[in-house]
Amino acid sequence: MIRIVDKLKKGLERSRRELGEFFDAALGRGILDENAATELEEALIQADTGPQTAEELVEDMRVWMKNAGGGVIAETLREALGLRISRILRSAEVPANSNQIPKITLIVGVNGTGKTTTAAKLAARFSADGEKIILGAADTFRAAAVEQLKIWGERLNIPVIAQAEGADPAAVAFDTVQAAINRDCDRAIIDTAGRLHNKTNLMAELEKVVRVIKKLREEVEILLVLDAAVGQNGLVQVKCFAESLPLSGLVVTKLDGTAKAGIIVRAVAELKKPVLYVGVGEGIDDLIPFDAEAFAKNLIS
Ligand SMILES: Nc1nc2c(ncn2[C@@H]2O[C@H](COP(=O)(O)OP(=O)(O)OP(=O)(O)O)[C@@H](O)[C@H]2O)c(=O)[nH]1
Ligand SMILES: [Mg+2]
Repeated sequence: MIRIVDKLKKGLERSRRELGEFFDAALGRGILDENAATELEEALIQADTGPQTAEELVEDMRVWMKNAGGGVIAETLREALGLRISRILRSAEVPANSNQIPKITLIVGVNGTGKTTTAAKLAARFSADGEKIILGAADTFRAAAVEQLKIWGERLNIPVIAQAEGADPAAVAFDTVQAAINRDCDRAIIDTAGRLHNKTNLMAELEKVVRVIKKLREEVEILLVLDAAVGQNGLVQVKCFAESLPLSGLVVTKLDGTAKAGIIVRAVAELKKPVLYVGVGEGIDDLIPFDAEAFAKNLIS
């Protein structure tokens, strides 16, 4: 089995290349100066951290250079940058652990980001920890969506609550929570249909799902699944989710592909929500609890 750190490393390959090349070139020069600051800014933007975060980080670098009398050693910069990035990643508050039983997790996001897969990965993970889990197929848009979750449920030996195609997703969510209560489950994980941010009726539908769940259980963990490969456009799409729903945190998927992992830094900085998990593959084990330090270290080393 591949170790978690190696999986993360592999996922971050492309972003690391941009910043890694910068540091490798800079290390050869020894002392970094103003030109290097401009190059670093470019490398950070290339890695998808976004112009604003790149500028902030480079401003810091300029201050360090000034304090150091004009130049700074690349290794020192690498370390300082790692600390700054992990500080940004930790800046969004992680919700307190809830005592509510069953815990309710609602998975939301735009089309094709990896919601259903993430629901299954989470179910597998908590089930392996000894929790009794139930899945809810509240993506009622397509029969295939219900089928996809049911297949995961069968593989994992986890029950899936579903209704017919076209059913009210809020009703499925309600049934799922009710079943979780009746069957003494520790957790219910509810999948929803992908939707675009500009469809107000679909955003209202999600708000209704949350309202209906709250009739049975007050606390709902809402996870927004973000596809890292979509990069900055993906971020624009999810801003509305953050405005309409009390999001608990983000799951950033497909970091194993050609994604530029700097998007995570940008997502946290802009959405002000913590990343809770990252997806690094299509397999059931390819979901890693997010560790800001490990991520920041990997991104720039
Ligand atoms: N490489 C990779 N593929 C992933 C990851 N997560 C999900 N996928 C793949 O992405 C595709 C879409 O995943 P789904 O889970 O069906 O996405 P979804 O958000 O439920 O899609 P809709 O319900 O259609 O909106 C599938 O082929 C998954 O196997 C990941 O972390 N890495
Ligand atoms: Mg789905």
